[in-house]
Amino acid sequence: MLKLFYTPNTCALASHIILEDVGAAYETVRIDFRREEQRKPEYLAVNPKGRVPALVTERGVLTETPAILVFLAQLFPAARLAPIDDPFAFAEMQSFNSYLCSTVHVAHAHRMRGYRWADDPAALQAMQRKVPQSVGDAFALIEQGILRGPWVMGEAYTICDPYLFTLAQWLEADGVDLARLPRVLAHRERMAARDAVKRAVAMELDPKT
Ligand SMILES: N[C@@H](CCC(=O)N[C@@H](CS)C(=O)NCC(=O)O)C(=O)O
Repeated sequence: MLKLFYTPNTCALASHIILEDVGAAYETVRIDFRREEQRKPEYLAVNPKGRVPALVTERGVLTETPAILVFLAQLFPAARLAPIDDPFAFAEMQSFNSYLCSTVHVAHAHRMRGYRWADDPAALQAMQRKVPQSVGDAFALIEQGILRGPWVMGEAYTICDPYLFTLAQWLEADGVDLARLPRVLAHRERMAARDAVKRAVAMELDPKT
């Protein structure tokens, strides 16, 4: 059975939502950041990167959200969450998820995880100050062009949508000016109304899961 290692309020939510979307049989393991469980040997044996998500499959462990999302879309083709047979549309979808992973998420990480890139307290503060602008500019690009509506790729709901929804959870804490992003906020609301999203969010809020 698939097993998702996750922490609430992290990028792991995107994978969690897709597991619900496809109706997979899966179990979850919660990693507690307050207890630094992501750096404990037990978890490093699962994911040496010390990050969530990690998805244990019968063929091994997958990490990196875009890879997990695409794996699930291909494992459950009946859910039609990716244009598997259309090379260009598939690449467009991957382009969006790569942007979220390598640019948007990394810009966000400069607020809480600046120590990955610098030790100097002044440098850390400078990184934090930049976050409202760097994250805001990345989302503005999504707002003004990439997000087609009603879903990221247009009429078809795909694995891009839970991923965008997940990163959009952090906008307020990142200090982004929400007035710049009406379409992103409408997408966030549209996502929040979906049953699969409600189930994944409720599970993550429930400390017993
Ligand atoms: N590129 C990875 C990023 C994973 C990542 O950075 N996850 C964060 C949570 S959003 C994490 O585990 N942080 C723990 C830490 O840095 O100690 C992905 O997209 O899955």
